Amino acid sequence: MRPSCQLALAGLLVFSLIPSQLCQMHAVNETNFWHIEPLINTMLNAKYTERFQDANVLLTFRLVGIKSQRLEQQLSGQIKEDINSREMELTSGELALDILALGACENQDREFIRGAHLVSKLGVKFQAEIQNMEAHGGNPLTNYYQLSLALLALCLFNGHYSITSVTYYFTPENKNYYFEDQFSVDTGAMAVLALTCVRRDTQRKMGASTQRKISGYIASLANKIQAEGKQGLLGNVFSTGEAMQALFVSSDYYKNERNCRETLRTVFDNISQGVFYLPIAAAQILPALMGKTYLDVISPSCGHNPVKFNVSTEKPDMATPTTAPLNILVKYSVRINTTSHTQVTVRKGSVFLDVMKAAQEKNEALFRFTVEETSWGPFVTSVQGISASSKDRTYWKLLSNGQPLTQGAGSHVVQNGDNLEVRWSKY
Ligand code: CBY
Repeated sequence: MRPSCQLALAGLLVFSLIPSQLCQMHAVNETNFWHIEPLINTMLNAKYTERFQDANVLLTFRLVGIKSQRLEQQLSGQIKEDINSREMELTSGELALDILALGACENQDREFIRGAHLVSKLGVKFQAEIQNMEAHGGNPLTNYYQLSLALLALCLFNGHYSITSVTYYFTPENKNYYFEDQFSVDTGAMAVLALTCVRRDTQRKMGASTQRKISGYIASLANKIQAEGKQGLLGNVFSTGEAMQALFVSSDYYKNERNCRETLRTVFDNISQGVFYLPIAAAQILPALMGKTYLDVISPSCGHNPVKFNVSTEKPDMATPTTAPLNILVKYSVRINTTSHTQVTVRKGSVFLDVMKAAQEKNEALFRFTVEETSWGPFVTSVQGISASSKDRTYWKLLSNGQPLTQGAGSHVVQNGDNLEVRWSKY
């Protein structure tokens, strides 16, 4: 072989080895570590009195190899306690996240998973989701994000799932990937991760045609995720982390260095603006920035990290915002079939929820509402006594100036003159 040919071949070899890792390699290193420090501090300094923030944060800490014995012990203890006290009420996705977090990177919590038979219990919950779809027009008990989390955990931890059900229910055309005709990037991303695990599952003897089918689903979902790409984000800023993970394992998107750099720049920008101030938001974006995916929880390199973390345990100097005692005026309406309007005055810097409270005080009959705490903050469960129902796929959608919010009622800051609305909707 001529030397030039050898050179070309060597080049080709290097090229074919590296690209799939490209974005993962360009992700965070010692020099740009400061970009992600706020995320780590957010997670380290949160209070964790609410049980549901625990699992996502513990999973991320272990996966990316941040060592904080104090927090690990606290979170793992809280999760186990929660499982012991309300195992029956846990949804499929909650239990799946608990298993992923407890089982991430070989550690002694795996003994708890075995002892409490968590994986087979998750199998039962997954089956119940499928039975509900069979009985109720294709609607699961929860949603496809959770079903995908459940499938992912079952697949990674050798649980039982029916491959026939998977090929039947996870087709990219399934309506559960959509909320009112809008493809849910978060949901698609989690499904890609789960299906990729299923495709790689060597313990399972799968016919070539099934294998082909699943590969087709993965490719199609990855395309849908890419189609939602805009200005460096995939979907919105909160779905981008998990979407990156999905594309790392399923597509060439991040083999293109420009795509990689664009996403990182946009995400770093948002971090510096404090957009990921909720622990769960920080937990969901960080693994991808460190080049990790949830599929790595069982890999021997899980938790290994070339970057030396210099994790400070001190609380960061939070600049307390000087609350100027300025008032703003906003419009607020509740739309069912007809619309009820009002105008309220709230403090500058108020969030959507404050507006709802002010309206409720003005007119209890029209504007009363209830909320339920979730890891993403308060979720509006009812307005005027009309309750959202996952069974009927109904919910109260939040909008500002006609556009759906990308944050919950407790996070979205309103501006003077905004036209805010809660709208009875179907997804
Ligand atoms: N987690 C889940 O089950 C949630 C899955 C999720 C896809 C989630 C987004 C993604 C994630 N990464 O966690 C999801 N939302 C779902 C499934 C839903 C539906 C819940 C149905 C059900 N019964 O399970 C539903 C009703 C369609 C829904 N989300 C509604 C809303 C709106 C809430 C309004 C209200 N009534 O309070 C809202 C505010 C959209 C709107 N304009 O009305 C909304 N969701 C938002 C903005 C979000 C994002 C939160 C971002 C933030 N910073 O607050 C989200 C990350 C998330 C949570 N929803 Co939903 C999506 C995004 O913007 N990228 C598993 C469990 C174990 O934890």
